[in-house]
Amino acid sequence: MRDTVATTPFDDQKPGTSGLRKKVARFQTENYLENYVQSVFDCLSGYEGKTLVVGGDGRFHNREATQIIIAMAAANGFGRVLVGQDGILSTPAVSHIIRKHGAFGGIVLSASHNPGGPDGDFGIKYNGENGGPGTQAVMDRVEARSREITQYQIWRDDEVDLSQTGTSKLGSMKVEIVDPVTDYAELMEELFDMDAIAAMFKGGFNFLFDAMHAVTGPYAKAIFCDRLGAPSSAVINGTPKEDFGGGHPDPNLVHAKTIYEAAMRDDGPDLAAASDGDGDRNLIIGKKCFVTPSDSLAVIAANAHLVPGYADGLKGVARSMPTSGAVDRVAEAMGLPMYETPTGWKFFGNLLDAGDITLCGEESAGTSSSHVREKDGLWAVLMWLNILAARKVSVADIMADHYEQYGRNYYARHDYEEVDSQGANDLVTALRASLSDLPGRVTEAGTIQQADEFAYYDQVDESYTEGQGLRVLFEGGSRIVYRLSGTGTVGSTLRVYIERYEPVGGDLTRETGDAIADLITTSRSLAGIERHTGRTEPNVIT
Ligand code: VG1
Ligand code: CO
Repeated sequence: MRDTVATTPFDDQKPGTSGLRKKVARFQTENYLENYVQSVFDCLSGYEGKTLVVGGDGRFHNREATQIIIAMAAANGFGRVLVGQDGILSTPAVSHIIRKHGAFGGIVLSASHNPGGPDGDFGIKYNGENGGPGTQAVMDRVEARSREITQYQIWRDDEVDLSQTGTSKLGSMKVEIVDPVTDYAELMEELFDMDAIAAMFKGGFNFLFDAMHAVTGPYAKAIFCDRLGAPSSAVINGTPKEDFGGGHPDPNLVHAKTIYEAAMRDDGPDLAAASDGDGDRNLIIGKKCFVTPSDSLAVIAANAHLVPGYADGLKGVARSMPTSGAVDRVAEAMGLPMYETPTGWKFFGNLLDAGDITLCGEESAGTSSSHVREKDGLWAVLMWLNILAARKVSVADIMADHYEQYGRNYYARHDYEEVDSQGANDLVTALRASLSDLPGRVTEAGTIQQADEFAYYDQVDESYTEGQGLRVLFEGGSRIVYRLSGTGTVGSTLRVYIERYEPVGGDLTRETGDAIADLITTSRSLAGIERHTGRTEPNVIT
């Protein structure tokens, strides 16, 4: 039976770079999730009778939230929901299922790499019919709507059994519970030379994947072990847990330390990889060779033609502004258009839809292509495996070759997490005010050439996005970028992105920390990080 429930608005439902993210307790507030979901539905038109895809990364509150969304979809007039079994679907799988089944859109329940459990974070994202994050225009409308909502519609009847695949009905809406892996695995089968990868595994290639107790466990077991023949020990932490086993499902050198340490051993894996909470990020580590996400994007661009799905070449590439310029060098050498976008996947979506690019990525370990409209962790790992199977050399050899051909972008991101928001905002305000005084200033890291604030004009939808990061460029091509995170849930997170380009012929084998030491010092003094935040060191370096 359809029920209309009176409600009052919340004032904190502003979607950030990647949907709405809050503490679980906030999402458990009466009507909190319902208000947001109804706000989304209220801002869409023409979905009556159409399909909505629903799934999440399995974190605490996933099941309850899935039931609520199904019941609200039924009451609001959707024709069908496609739901992952047990409420599980990775972000790239949702994107693919929307596209493959011609759905109206989808809802992903995840706070990505943020910790889970009753005291952790929860999140919700809306994706449109192209399979990508809701456009800025839609998300702005949703936020406005969330401030004036007075009622929502929900179906009050039996709950749906999420544990069995199959079809049932809720009111007049069809409910289809689908295996979360099948469609996605078929897509990977189309893109990659699975036989070559399987042969490489059979020949003794040692592969290790850390699913971090998050959503990729079932996908990784099905693809790497069942299809490609890797031993079951190749996938660790492969069972999704509501609290991710107490860890942060963030595939970086801090939180995926186990595989990093394994890869640094003589008898360690030839390729170690990990993905995040919702399966859209990737970490790539070769034997004794960590690959920065920015370098990974560049290597994938340079070698994509070796992979069947990209044998015809790339239309163009894109990177987010803070991502290093490594891929720019490849694009230049290959004569490919290169686009620089603000942080977040929705900007890539427009370029992909317009057919301007085939490949895109971010320094935050997100890489993907035109096969979906989200970043895709397992896809990136398969790209590397396919490239390694085709080139038959080690990751370290691939990197050394790459640097010799294109030069090297030494790169690191320093995160100052959970700092006082007032201090972080003051830092940005002060730095912004000083931008015009910076050119010509001599620092420990050299002379500043240019300083500005990044803004982006999207040629596809003609939108203009401002305030996307403060950039300080040095003579010689080094760069420091400052940005406040849009995905944290406690205080503010200041991200400082540091980069030095070493051209071909220069010293390409330095330790990153040494190569950028002067820039690190300058990054702190230039912005007065200690003065504004009380911090002398970042707490995460990636
Ligand atoms: C971070 C990353 C950004 C990424 C976003 C969503 O955003 O820096 O590159 O697109 O997370 O990733 P921010 O605003 O905190 O820097 V995920 O894996 O949450 O979907
Ligand atoms: Co993610």
